[in-house]
Amino acid sequence: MMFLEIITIAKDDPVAFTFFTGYMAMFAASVFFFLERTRVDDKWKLSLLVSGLITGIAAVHYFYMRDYYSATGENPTALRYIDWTLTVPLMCVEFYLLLKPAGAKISFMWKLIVASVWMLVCGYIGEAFTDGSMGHSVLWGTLSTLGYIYILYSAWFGEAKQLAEKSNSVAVQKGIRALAWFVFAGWAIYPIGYMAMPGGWLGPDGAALLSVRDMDLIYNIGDAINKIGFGLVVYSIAMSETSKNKGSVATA
Ligand SMILES: *C/C=C(C)/C=C/C=C(C)/C=C/C1=C(C)CCCC1(C)C
Repeated sequence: MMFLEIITIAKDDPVAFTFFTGYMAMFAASVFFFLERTRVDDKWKLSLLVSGLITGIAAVHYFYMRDYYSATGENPTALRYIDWTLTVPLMCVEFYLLLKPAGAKISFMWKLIVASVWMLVCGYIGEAFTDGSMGHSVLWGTLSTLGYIYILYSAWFGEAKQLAEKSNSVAVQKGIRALAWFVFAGWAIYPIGYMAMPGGWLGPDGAALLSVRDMDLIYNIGDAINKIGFGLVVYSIAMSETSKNKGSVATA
């Protein structure tokens, strides 16, 4: 027992399954993004590196989270938020890298990063320091949502959207639109999970609507969609722009 503790997955525990599958999927996605980097034009290489870093950072955290969950059956809140505080700002960097050719300034990137860190720090306080009361959960959830709304607004109507309109690349325009959908529909999974927690808004009289296990299931599925999917959008923009340029060289 001292040295070799075998991690077991109960056959009726889908959460444990998704922790393991999530780990492997994130890991495989990183290998894919890193290797595919060599096939895109130079100006896209940094974007693909960042995609690989996002899934790579997540893979390491899933490695620890699945053990934590297997050993305790509890929600790995701290690990989850450390992961997000690294990966969500990197997603903001992706927006910046894609929109840089259209004139995005470094301040654009920092505003998104600050909003994302605000969102996550408030969310962490709301989740980790819960006293089970609805007041605490709703207060910090609302503060967190301000950061979320800032990013959402930027992607759909604000700076990101306006920069995308200035871009002369159809692939970038479509890509930003796809990423905006991720921020809207994909990221919304998380506040819904948050509101279903003990003390959350959706619970009857502050009781939990969902168990910790269900919540982790929701977060795990959300992460796979958002991190791998987001990276694949960036990848497809880079690939279509690369082949377009190759085409124009060939016909020139
Ligand atoms: C890869 C991880 C991602 C994309 C995580 C995104 C997380 C959020 C969009 C979390 C948002 C939250 C709110 C908007 C309010 C309640 C607290 C949070 C942190 C769950």
